[in-house]
Amino acid sequence: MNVKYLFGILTLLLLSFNCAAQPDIKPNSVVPSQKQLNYQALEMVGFVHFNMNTFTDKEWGYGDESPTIFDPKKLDCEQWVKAAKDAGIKELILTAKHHDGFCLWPSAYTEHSIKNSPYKNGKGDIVKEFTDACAKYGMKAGLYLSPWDRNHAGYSTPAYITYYKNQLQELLTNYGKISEMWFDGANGGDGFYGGARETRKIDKKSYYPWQEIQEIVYKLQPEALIFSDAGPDIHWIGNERGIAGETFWSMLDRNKVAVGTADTDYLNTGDYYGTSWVIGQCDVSIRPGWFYHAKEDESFRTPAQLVDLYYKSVGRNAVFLLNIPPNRDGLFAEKDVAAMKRFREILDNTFRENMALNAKVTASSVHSNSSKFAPGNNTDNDLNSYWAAADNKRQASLEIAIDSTKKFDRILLQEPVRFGQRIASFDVQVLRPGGWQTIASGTSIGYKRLLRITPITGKKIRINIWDANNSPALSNFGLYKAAGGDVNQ
Ligand code: FUL
Repeated sequence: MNVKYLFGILTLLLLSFNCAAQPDIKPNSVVPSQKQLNYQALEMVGFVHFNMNTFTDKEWGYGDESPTIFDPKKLDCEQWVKAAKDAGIKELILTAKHHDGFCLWPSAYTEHSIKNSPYKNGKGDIVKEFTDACAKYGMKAGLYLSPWDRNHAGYSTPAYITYYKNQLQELLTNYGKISEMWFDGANGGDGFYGGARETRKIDKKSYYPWQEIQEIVYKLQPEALIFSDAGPDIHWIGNERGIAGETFWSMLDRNKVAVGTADTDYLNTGDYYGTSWVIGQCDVSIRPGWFYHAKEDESFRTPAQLVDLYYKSVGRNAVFLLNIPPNRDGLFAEKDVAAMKRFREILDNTFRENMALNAKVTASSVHSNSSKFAPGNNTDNDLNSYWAAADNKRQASLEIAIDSTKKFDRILLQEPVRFGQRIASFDVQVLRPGGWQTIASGTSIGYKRLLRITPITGKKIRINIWDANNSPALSNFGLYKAAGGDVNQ
């Protein structure tokens, strides 16, 4: 063996040993769990609002609807899953029971279910068809089980809580892996309630034993994440328009939030001083309603609008939850499917070429001067590797050499959030013939921050980090040019 070659191998071995031996940066006191990290990386999840309302043309059923009207003639859960997959959706959440109480599975605890419908002569189980289709195509499956039930006679008494827990048990035991349970905050009001037809109010703070409900979920499905206004794993973003705050922290003070009563502005920005890591989730429907209504056939969101929502959710450190409601046949409408597909094509086209890939990067500070924290880790297309400034720094800057002939108008920044969300203020500058020009600025970055600017060129990029709650670190930087259909708004 050639001596030079041997020397090369030895140096490489030594370098990788050095990196492995070098401990990571000091994490913040609030960091995500491994399952939260995995969930955030899904970026995009989907909602399927399909139930009795699909057949009554309502958004909220009263609870007295007859099971005999529920009959999707061409139901095909695989069609949903395939269309969602093409749109880049990694998990689908089905409304197993909405506020009207009708169950898409043959629950042993009620007659108000699919077992008394004409669908498959009462032998059907749509939760099963749904979870099977998800399993077949590698789609994660989540379930929505409405805490409010306008059909159940015992609603507002302890009897209903027992019923609710029993149903949860059925759903989490009989359908394989469930990756998310979605607990809605909408609750209490008028309803059928077993024939009483009255208004029932509950104390949102004490009626549901959320702690026990969480324990049931984690016991039966340890890998599942729980969504509600208050987390614990994922929280509502505070509006149903799919938009996270420009500033968005993945931290919350959970003492300040409760299911059904949380301050929506607080949920929209998260809390820089929050003591728990709770991912923000931006829910929105592709149509005006959550359920399918033929009269809304022309009012679905355009691909460009969906792309805009991606920037305002995923691009602001949250997760995008897009609802696509199946029609009465039990199928996603063709137009919705086409819009979702086009949405994904536009995003893929925009983010295909990272102009900063392998670009040379220098930094004002490098933690322990180690290659493990090298500035170039930002442009190596590896989310695991990262640059970090020295422990005592709260400010730092990076300079990235770029190809001055290429126009760009999208900027990507990602923090290694496994060490916490650290950066609190930054701007981005470009070196133009006339000097440095500031092209973007912001507060939070988190898992992913996308900035849209008017197209520009330059010789260098400078990222100035002005404030952080710990030593600044970044794992990824990218520059892109928006493709057709991805328009600034
Ligand atoms: C709300 C519900 O009242 C809507 O019907 C829908 O399910 C939405 C996702 O959550 O609170």
